[in-house]
Amino acid sequence: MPANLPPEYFQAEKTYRQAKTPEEKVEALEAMLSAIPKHKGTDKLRALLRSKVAKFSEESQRKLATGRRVDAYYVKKEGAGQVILVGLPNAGKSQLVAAVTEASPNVADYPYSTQNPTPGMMNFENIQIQLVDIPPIIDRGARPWLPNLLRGADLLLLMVDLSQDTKIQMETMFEELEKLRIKPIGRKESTEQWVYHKKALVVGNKGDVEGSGENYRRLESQYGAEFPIVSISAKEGMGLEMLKKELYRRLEIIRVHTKAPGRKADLEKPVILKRGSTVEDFAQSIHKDFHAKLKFAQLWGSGKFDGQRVSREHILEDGDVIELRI
Ligand SMILES: Nc1nc2c(ncn2[C@@H]2O[C@H](COP(=O)(O)OP(=O)(O)OP(=O)(O)O)[C@@H](O)[C@H]2O)c(=O)[nH]1
Ligand SMILES: [Mg+2]
Repeated sequence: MPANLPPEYFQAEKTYRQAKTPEEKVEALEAMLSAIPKHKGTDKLRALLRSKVAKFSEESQRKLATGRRVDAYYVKKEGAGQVILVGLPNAGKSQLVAAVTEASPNVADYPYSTQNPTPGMMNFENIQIQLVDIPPIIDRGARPWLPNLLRGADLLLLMVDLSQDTKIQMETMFEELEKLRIKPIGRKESTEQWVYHKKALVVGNKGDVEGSGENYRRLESQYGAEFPIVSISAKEGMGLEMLKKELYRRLEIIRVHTKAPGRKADLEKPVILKRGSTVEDFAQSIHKDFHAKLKFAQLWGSGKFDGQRVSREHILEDGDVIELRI
């Protein structure tokens, strides 16, 4: 135990020991972390606490996911991936969710119009991707549920308003995310605070407004090396197809189709897997029996020829058709 820890640390540690739920534990651990002075002598302790934060956050995520705890703000994942829209007030987050999903969140010309998370499903080719509209990322103090929601996301859509200074918006988002120990993957700047690494896509909205082109170019030159950036107008419907493609790409998933022996492939309801998944992962996702009994598989798509026999370790690609043989 390093010396010279301030009284706040011990106070928080006491709270930690008394905490019952994983959420309370995370909160106390974060208070401990921010009370520790940063120097070499405290490196180990900080690393230990960060790993505990990660552990208890996961635990609370799992609890929510299995539905043992009812939380009005928990957004159940649906479809091929969950994308959460992060941005400052009035960026157009609600407008985008209204434009590309069946949901109708409140769109308004005054800031802080969104109070609660609103999910909607976006169609992309033969799959659906979940978009979640949330309140502005600043002022998150009033929203204790936001950290958990963001930490569980598959992808963060960082939205900036192209009619305003984009750098201020980007830096503010990074600061707020950093407070939650979330690092958007691609971000070069590094601090010790990161615990959660999240895929991210930057979206410049209001591309229809005069002067937005200039702001978009500036955004590209400042952040283009770190993130993919897409320009859209949620209001006018510009760039939305490109955005959908980019969201799909960034989710890093593949669609694999099942085929029963002697039948045609089911091209309508693909199985969604992480990029890099194998035949074995595919079998497992379908049924645990398949996985255990699998003798071999035949592949149409990324094989050398159609119907090629492939091993359990074969890595699948988007659009592959697989017939499992037991
Ligand atoms: N010109 C233009 N206006 C837009 C566009 N997208 C949104 N707006 C306008 O910007 C304002 C804010 O839109 P919202 O979708 O409510 O913004 P928000 O990011 O959800 O705002 P908060 O909920 O406060 O965080 C509204 O007046 C929209 O009509 C766009 O692409 N072009
Ligand atoms: Mg809104």
